[in-house]
Amino acid sequence: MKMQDFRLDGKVALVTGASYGIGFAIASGMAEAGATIVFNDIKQELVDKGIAAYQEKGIKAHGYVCDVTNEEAVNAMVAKIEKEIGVIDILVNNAGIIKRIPMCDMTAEQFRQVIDVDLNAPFIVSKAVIPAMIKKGHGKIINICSMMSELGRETVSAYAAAKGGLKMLTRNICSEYGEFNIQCNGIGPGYIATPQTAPLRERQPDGSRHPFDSFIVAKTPAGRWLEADELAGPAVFLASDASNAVNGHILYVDGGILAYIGKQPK
Ligand code: NAP
Ligand code: GCO
Repeated sequence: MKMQDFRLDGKVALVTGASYGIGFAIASGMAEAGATIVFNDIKQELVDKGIAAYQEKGIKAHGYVCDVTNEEAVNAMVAKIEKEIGVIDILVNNAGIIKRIPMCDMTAEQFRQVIDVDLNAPFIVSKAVIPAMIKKGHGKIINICSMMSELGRETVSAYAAAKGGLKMLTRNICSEYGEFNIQCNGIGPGYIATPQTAPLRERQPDGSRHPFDSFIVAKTPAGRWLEADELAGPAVFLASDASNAVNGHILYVDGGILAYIGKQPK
């Protein structure tokens, strides 16, 4: 093992939904480790904003407009990337949505929308990149899972079902394509301060913390929300040759939430 194995020089990394938030932080870390960054988002406006944000960090990222739930559009994007940039060595299935609605109030259509983005799309994008990875003789797929790959809570039935499914899709890709030197692992972030969780951190009218905000701080041994940048190191590791023997694993980056029973009452 050499420290050089942690580098990503010469590798092409596609991070989905990475114009801001966790995807942006992971892609920025991968760029610093030497990878060429490709990302997508649904709207041109967000792709443009993303490219400008990467530029500000000195990163020349390549952005594409693509809805990851649309198989035809994904196949076209991957073909374009392979032609314009090169074969994708690293895929991060990051794009995701959440709907916080009590299960009995949720329509089947709303449930399907979450499953479509958070579970069907990683299937669609992985399927699009695996053939070229097999030809090239290696590949890394990282699925962004969740605490909800392990735990449930009120209002997030669709999200938990999708992220639990994504954990098993990760293990299945590992099982099915490990023999082609493809490693598929997941990262399970804890509670990260991004726009997705902003409603859970909003200050109350009297200036006090949102009750969910206090709840998460109490549930996390680290005693705080985590920053998106804290996911970059684990992602670089899982994208690099340093993790070639790690396959089908979910790396929880949660400040200790899953290890913790909670603070004992005083
Ligand atoms: P975010 O701030 O909401 O960003 C998600 C990104 O995905 C956005 O750029 C969004 O674009 C994009 N996206 C959504 N649907 C898409 C589609 N159909 N096609 C292409 N792009 C799409 O979320 P985040 O907090 O950074 O989360 C990133 C990932 O981490 C998600 O999978 C999320 O479930 C997971 N995660 C988040 C946390 C957390 O605490 N924040 C914890 C664990 C796991 P638009 O802006 O256009 O919608
Ligand atoms: C919620 C949150 C979570 C986080 C994350 C936890 O409403 O509970 O949005 O689901 O985003 O996925 O790991």
